[in-house]
Amino acid sequence: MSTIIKNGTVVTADLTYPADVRIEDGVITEIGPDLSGDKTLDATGCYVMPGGIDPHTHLEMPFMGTYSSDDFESGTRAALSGGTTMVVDFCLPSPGQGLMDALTMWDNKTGKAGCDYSFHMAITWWGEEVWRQMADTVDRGITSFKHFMAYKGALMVDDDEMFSSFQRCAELGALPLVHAENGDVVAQMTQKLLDAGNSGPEAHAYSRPPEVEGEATNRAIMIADMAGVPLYVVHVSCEQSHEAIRRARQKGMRVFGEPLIQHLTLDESEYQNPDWDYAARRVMSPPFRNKAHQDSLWAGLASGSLQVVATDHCAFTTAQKRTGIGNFARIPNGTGGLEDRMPVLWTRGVATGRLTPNEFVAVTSTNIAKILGLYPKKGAVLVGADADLVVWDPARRKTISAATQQSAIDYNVFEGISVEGLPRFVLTRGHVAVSEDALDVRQGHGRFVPREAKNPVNRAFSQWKAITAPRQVERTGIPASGV
Ligand code: DUC
Ligand code: ZN
Ligand code: ZN
Ligand code: ZN
Repeated sequence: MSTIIKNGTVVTADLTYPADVRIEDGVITEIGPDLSGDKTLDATGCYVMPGGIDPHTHLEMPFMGTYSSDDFESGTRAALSGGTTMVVDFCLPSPGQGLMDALTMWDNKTGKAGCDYSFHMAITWWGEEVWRQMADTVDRGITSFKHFMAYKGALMVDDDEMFSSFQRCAELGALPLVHAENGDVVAQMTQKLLDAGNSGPEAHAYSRPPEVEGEATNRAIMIADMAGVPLYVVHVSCEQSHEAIRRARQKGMRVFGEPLIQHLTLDESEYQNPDWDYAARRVMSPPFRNKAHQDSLWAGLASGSLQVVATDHCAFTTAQKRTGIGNFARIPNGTGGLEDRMPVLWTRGVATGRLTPNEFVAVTSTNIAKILGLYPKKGAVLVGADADLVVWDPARRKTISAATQQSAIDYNVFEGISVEGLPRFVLTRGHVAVSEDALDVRQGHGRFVPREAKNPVNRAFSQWKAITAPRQVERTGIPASGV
């Protein structure tokens, strides 16, 4: 049984060419002219691209006294309907909990997944057990570790813990990730705002200005280089953080930056809306910024200093948000976006000429597949790659609305935005899950995708220095780990 995607234009991160694509047993088996098979999907007028990969989701996650409302069923359905065919979710051990125990809990949520998935493991505390279980985590195919520099008293790790964990990542050939905000400064500013009577959602943004993100990004970059490991900075929202990443990359450090579709398109004026619900629904960390920061993020995507567009999809209902009435620090942090990332990025990026279609593929799929060691199984239109594909119709239009979305929450932060560019078909390992407005998402179809450590990308600048200038490395007292 073979399926042919016919009469489309294949668009990858570096090539654009007319070709048909043959799919058998969930895999691409032939790319070329005039193919025929048992079943045909008409891609006339469309681009045939690798399905999107969203490397930053929080599905059914316990957080701030509640659980995020999209689970692996509604979350992956939302993802597929918007052209995303793989998600990477965060496994979050509670402080003191073993990493393997937490992983069992997360594994138990994924039986409902409609598309493939992987995990990042969060390091939320430090001890010998964590050090040991980081190796077990890597053996299970989870090769990236997330560190929260904010959420003091809950998820936050201090510099001592972060440096220890980064060195362990270097030994294991794993990639550390950071949520870069200075949690001590945020905690103090939050208290000052509350003491002064600023309890509304707009104060959330005042409590975490761009400087707290810039400081933490710089600190994490320096600590990563001292540990001899590359770094991936999640949800880069501002010029201060982007500038730190640019500077590090210019020096040869492997530092990657991930802006979110929300920060690219929604700005801080959203928090000034007099409707408490409206503003609180947009409370996330980092908060939305002004237009100058947005321009910086777009420039980073075009120039390559920022590589990936994600969502940080962490959806809470209005009722959940209302637990923060009277105290903005209790508003569950998070917004949705899984379903809207690709159409909104196409509309605001490609349709406006800011990004080429090839750059769109790079930042929504191929770059992160390479960074995480998923390429070319994922993120590619190549013979042998998984048939995770989106047939993208640049002429399809809709107006985003909570009334028609797949996400389980009761609003959408992109409400009212008209998108031009939507999937005609979405395939997950060959299964046609989306056919225009018709969905055939199968719970349990999604599989865990294990990854290999020692990804060559995970070689840091300081490790390279250790080979070429050992005396310099000796002077800083850093062992040449992992080389
Ligand atoms: N930021 C959010 O807004 N939600 C989940 C976690 C995070 O860092
Ligand atoms: Zn975060
Ligand atoms: Zn997150
Ligand atoms: Zn099917």
